[in-house]
Amino acid sequence: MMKEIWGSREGLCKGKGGSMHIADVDVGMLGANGIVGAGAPIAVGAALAAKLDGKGKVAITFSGDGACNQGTTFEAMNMAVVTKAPCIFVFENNHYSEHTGFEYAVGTQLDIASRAEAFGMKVWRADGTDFFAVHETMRELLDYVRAGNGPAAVEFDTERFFGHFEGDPQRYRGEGELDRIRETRDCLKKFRASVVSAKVLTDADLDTIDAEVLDQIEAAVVAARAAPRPTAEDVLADVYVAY
Ligand SMILES: Cc1ncc(C[n+]2csc(CCOP(=O)(O)OP(=O)(O)O)c2C)c(N)n1
Ligand SMILES: [Mg+2]
Repeated sequence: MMKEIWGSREGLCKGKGGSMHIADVDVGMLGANGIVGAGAPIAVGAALAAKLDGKGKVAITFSGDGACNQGTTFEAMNMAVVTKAPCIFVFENNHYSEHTGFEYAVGTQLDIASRAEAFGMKVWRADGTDFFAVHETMRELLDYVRAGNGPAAVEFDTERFFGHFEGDPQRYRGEGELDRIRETRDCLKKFRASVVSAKVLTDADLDTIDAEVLDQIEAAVVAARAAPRPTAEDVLADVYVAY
């Protein structure tokens, strides 16, 4: 599945340590980057290449409620519609861009999907904290775009629990907001409740998976701590492409 999809990412888990700088071209992940709003143009380029290739590939770009306001994102949406590029614009509305609430930054309409709609795209809206809603919605979008309908967009309403940076006191949040969303909008809690009640998995199954994942993280931390310190020569590693 991953090999069929090209994607770009505005940022993963930025609240915990910063991961705006990862890429893995082998799995079709063209790179998150430190420039908010740069993902959408990259994905449209990949989508146009995919269209020329004619192998049915689709590009997906993930932008936040902050990135959706960048001119680059608007231009990319326009370009995708004009060229009928097989591109999916995923807008992750987690209600905050650094310390700015989307109530301020997205304007009075408070709806990111309708902007994509205004460019002429079919749009979807779904609960980004519901695993099954996200899965089902993405399947519909992929079917739609793969059928040659041009680009499409989706706004997932979601949350972030952590601040923008390690130690961010999150004073910009409302009274009790964090406790409330941790209780009612935690995608992992919701997933657990839904699969356990449907008897697809047991609490014990999920606890085992959690323990395995924690072990993997622990092993990665131990390996990273034991790794040799970078040298002065490493400063230029992976900075320039060698042709
Ligand atoms: C062009 C540009 N402007 C500003 C920044 C600083 N910056 C880094 S993350 C961020 C907020 C992005 O918010 P959002 O798109 O909502 O993503 P989230 O952090 O919620 O995932 C900003 C302004 C940047 N990296 N690039
Ligand atoms: Mg955000």
